[in-house]
Amino acid sequence: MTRLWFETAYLADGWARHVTLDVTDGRITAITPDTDSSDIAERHAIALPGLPNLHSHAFQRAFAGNTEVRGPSSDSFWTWREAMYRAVDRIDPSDVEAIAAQVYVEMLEAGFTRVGEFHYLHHDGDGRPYADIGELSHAIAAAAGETGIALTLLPVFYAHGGFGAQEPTHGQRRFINDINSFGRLIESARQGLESLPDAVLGIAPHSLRAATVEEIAAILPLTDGPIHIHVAEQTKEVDDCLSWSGRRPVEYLLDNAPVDARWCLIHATHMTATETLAMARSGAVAGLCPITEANLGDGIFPAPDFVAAGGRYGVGSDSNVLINAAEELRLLEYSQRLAHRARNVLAMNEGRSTGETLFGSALKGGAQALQGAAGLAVGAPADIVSLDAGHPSIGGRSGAAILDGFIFAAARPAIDCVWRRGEKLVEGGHHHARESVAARFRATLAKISA
Ligand code: NGQ
Ligand code: ZN
Repeated sequence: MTRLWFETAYLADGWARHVTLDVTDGRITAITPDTDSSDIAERHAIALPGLPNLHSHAFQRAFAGNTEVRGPSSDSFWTWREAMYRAVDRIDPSDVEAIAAQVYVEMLEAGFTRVGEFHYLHHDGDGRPYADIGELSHAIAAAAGETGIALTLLPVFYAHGGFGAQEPTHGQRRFINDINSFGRLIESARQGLESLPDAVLGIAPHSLRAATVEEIAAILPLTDGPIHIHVAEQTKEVDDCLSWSGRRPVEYLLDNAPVDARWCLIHATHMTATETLAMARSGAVAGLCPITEANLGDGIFPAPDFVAAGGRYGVGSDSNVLINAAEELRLLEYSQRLAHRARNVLAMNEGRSTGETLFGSALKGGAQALQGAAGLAVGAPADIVSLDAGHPSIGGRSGAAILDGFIFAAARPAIDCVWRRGEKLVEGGHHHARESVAARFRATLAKISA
């Protein structure tokens, strides 16, 4: 058994002081507030639960910051997507593992302890399946195992290039499966996760552009894990869906698929008031990715109406252009402030802290969307983040004000240690494998850009 002591801790049922946490086989087995620390070696100031990161495309970290130069015509999500397709051309399985390991080290250092990997790079550079069709899923699992992050793997079903089962383009050749090959992929992915602690297998029809509702119905029985899908991220997607079906993407999805609490709708940026209400009532989580949505020029999620209707949300780092949990939450709130010319929008009720509301909501929504327990509670994995009490925006605060300082006022990183299953992976803000993982990542970038 390992024993940790914290001056203050944000537990599943609220803030407590002088907390002893007992950890056995990676799980929290006892939580005792108001304890004496004198015979406990591991003493820290502030404990938060690790946050789930509900949406990542790890490979996109390989070109983070490389699509910020203006092109010949006006740049958009769609020109970015072409650049992304070119960037995947030369990535092989060992590169996927090296890039994902870098991403997962950065996530752990940022306070994310579980990742939902929306994994759609499946085949070789010619679009042919590897000898084991799940080879690249195994590379993702290996990177999670090496770095210690908990993984909810979401193998992506991707069959078409646009609404109405359009032919996929050349740039999409590494993503494509039919229902049969996807069944084999899921089986291989399942085997690849067997030895990974706390791993969860879900499924992800990429979008209504890439999967028909008939195909979605056919693949759903392949797992009982979470179901994720991109929807209504760009206005062009809404326009194309309208001209193809007469309905908007979220409307179409809710009418034609069994969307419930097992689902996570990624982005769902462009919704009418009716769609927003219907999505909130479905119980599905909104997978919001504020940094990427800003980077790609997507638009602003109708968060106040959605949350007022009981909607749940979590956050994801999506394109991994920048990996920072606090900044995802900050930008989620700031985009609302800019849109509504108001303050403390997502706190929703008088007297509530915005930071604590954002953090608590993303914790719950992320746990639901990834089917991985989160929060400091008996029985949950000991996935814990400690903050640096010497940080000028953290020290001297208590309770919710700690989260307001962490999210809104801390420029330099405020995270000290991160434990996964009770094992200390990050200390003094550094993951124990940071240097070796970064060296391999740099070598990979040099190779694929040569
Ligand atoms: C993706 N990414 O699958 O990586 C998408 C772009 C698409 C984001 N939407 C591709 N952020 O949606 O077709
Ligand atoms: Zn995405």
